[in-house]
Amino acid sequence: MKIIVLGGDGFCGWPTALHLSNIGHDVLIVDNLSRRNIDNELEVESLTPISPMGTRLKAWKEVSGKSIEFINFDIAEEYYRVIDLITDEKPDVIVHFAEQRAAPYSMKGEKQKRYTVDNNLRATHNVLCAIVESGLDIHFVHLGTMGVYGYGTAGMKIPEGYLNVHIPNDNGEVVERKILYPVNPGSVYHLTKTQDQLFFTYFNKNDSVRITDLHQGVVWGTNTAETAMDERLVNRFDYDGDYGTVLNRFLMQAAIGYPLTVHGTGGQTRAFIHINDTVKCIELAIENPPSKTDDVQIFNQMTETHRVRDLAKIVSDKTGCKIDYITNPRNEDAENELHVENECFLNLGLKPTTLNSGLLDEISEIAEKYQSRCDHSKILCTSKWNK
Ligand code: NAD
Ligand code: USQ
Repeated sequence: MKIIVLGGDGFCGWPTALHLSNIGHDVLIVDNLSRRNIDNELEVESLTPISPMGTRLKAWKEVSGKSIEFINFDIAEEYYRVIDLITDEKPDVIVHFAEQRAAPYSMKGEKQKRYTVDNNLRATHNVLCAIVESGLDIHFVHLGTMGVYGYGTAGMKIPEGYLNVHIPNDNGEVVERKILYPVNPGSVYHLTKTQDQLFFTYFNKNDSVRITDLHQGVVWGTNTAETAMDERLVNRFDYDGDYGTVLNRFLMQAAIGYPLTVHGTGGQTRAFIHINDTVKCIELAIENPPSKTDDVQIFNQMTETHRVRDLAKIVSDKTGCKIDYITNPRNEDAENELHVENECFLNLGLKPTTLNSGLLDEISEIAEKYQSRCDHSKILCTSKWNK
């Protein structure tokens, strides 16, 4: 298949592009390198030394014999390049990773809030609009988030996107409806993902665009089979207070002996998935597209749930690193339960990489190996949800 990967220089997009290329697809990456520019703005770098795109693609050609094309432009700003690209390339699938994805960054201030909304909503809408204008039957696969459901205690297993509701009407009859699970975003970033869902519902209803929305949990790990093939292919590893996600941060902190930064009581429960499984899920989603008459297909892309303080304890028990309970910079529930349906991917054949099997390798192969590149002054999260 011809596949365009939007955001293919990023943490999830790069290993996905390599994997799709490796299994025989014809892959083209679009990325405006905004994530690398945000690193410059924040004066921080990936813990792993990521190569420039030209070096990455040359290395991939050398080790695999396969070519990936790369085009640098902004899909939120340059609509006519999006439509020209789609019309020229006629892709079977577009995988969309190209959004500003850090909740703390989106809450740093008015500039970052407005950038996140402008970038994410315009990017998603531009691609949908261009697919319709092209007249082509393209499967659009979007990386969404578990955070659209919110992180209160639901009191039920969170379904895959939709809720069947039964409401008594004035005539004493019970009306049945299938509705999107009520959204409850916890940051401006998560808010943009809830808005994306409405774009999908509308373009699917009005234009029969075939869409898969993947509600992904927090991703951990670094390398996949393909990125591990050559040092120049190494994936990025964010550890800083804005872009570092909780488990990778704890692994890096353990490697350098920095007390694990648990926010509040650490009673927050979140969903997790290893980067290897992210890549596999995209492959499965591409192989199992919805039909023209289907609603937006929503899969929960996660394999385990954990409380933050339990994660800290697991890492601490394995490494001896101390745990620090610090004032939570975020406005979020101190404690929540989280139970999630994830049968769709399991039924399609996903074999989850569990925390137990991968944690120590991640510490020794990545966090310890590159620890000298860590700038300790960038570890604490300084972005606060409220002034
Ligand atoms: P990332 O920031 O590493 O990658 C995103 C890429 O998109 C970057 O390379 C960036 O330069 C590019 N980009 C952003 N805006 C663009 C634009 N307007 N035009 C062209 N390119 C643009 O993020 P990631 O961790 O790879 O996340 C990818 C997607 O997966 C995001 O949509 C995110 O919401 C979702 N997701 C990520 C995680 C996670 O833990 N990393 C979890 C759940 C969902
Ligand atoms: N946390 C800590 N200590 C830290 C960092 C985080 O206790 O040092 C806590 C946070 O307060 C939060 C939880 O860990 O309660 C998760 O934070 P995170 O930064 O790992 O994840 P989050 O901000 O939710 O965002 C990440 C990705 C985002 C994706 C989301 C999936 O950056 O793109 O959408 O995970 S989910 O969380 O399921 O919505």
